[in-house]
Amino acid sequence: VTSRPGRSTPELYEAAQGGDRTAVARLLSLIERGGDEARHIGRLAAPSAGAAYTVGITGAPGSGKSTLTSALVGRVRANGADVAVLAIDPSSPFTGGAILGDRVRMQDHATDVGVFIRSMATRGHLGGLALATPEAIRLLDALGRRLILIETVGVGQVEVEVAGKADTTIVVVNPGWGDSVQANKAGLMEVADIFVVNKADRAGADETRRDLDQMLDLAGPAEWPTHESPGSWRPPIVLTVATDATGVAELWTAVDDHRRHATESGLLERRRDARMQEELGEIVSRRLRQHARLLCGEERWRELTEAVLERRLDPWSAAEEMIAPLT
Ligand SMILES: Nc1nc2c(ncn2[C@@H]2O[C@H](COP(=O)(O)OP(=O)(O)O)[C@@H](O)[C@H]2O)c(=O)[nH]1
Ligand SMILES: [Mg+2]
Repeated sequence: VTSRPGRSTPELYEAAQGGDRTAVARLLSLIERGGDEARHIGRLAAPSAGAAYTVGITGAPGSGKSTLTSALVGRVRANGADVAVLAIDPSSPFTGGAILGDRVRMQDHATDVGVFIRSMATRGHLGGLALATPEAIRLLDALGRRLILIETVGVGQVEVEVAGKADTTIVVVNPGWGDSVQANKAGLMEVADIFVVNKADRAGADETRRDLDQMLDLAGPAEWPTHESPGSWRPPIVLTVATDATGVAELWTAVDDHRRHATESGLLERRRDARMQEELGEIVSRRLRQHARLLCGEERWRELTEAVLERRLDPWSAAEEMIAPLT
């Protein structure tokens, strides 16, 4: 397939609707970059979006997320359904190799037209990640993908926030002393709808399961991610060996169960509403800031920022002047 870089956004979108995978990849690159083009794509996609179900897979680097995602893709394809995979990689120079690794692991599915796989690098702009991820999901959703798996690294506040925004979130830990404690510290406990102890072929898997179980007990229903409907969903703990797909059928059953629970209890709708509200708020404040900066003038904006940094001016007064032209 040859790419035609000259195509306009609407042309790309139309081609993508017709199944042109190069066009989809191109649109996702534009979303990654942000700005006017990304907004344009968002406007094109929004009316047709809303039917996709999203499953997040998160955990520490090396915990086996990509291997597990690949195994889940195999499971879903065995049932005959299409699936898209977004691997969100906050690509620092140190994780650059991870994308290559993911490609290798996903190679089983490389020639399957029922599978669309894309790595999204954010080049250190974590703020961009928060906006680009829902936009990328919306695009795939609008293009007819009914199931989207999202692999995100579960370290750092922004990543965990992004990770917790799927309809069902799977948190992956490994056997070993302290791994569940680490997950807890990272804030992953609060976003887990399902826990996976992957690499269960290694020693200590049962201990880790017990650790997690105890932590869930200690936290109690009020702190489970579905606390809006207390007691009705306790995150299950599934042991897997992703490299040979052991436990993956059981994991998929847990996803199905959670999906049913979320749909029937109204949790799914509440989560989606909350996400949409948050995204809208984020878009509005970004747009307002851009607009204010434009009206205030780049030079004055920088002067005011500097004055705050040097403590010659308090941030409230600076902000007041920055947004004055808007009001
Ligand atoms: N022994 C064992 N190794 C695994 C298992 N799952 C993944 N791995 C290996 O762990 C390494 C990291 O896996 P990867 O999927 O790239 O982790 P990610 O960084 O979380 O996406 C790879 O070498 C995998 O082959 C498992 O269940 N058992
Ligand atoms: Mg990975």
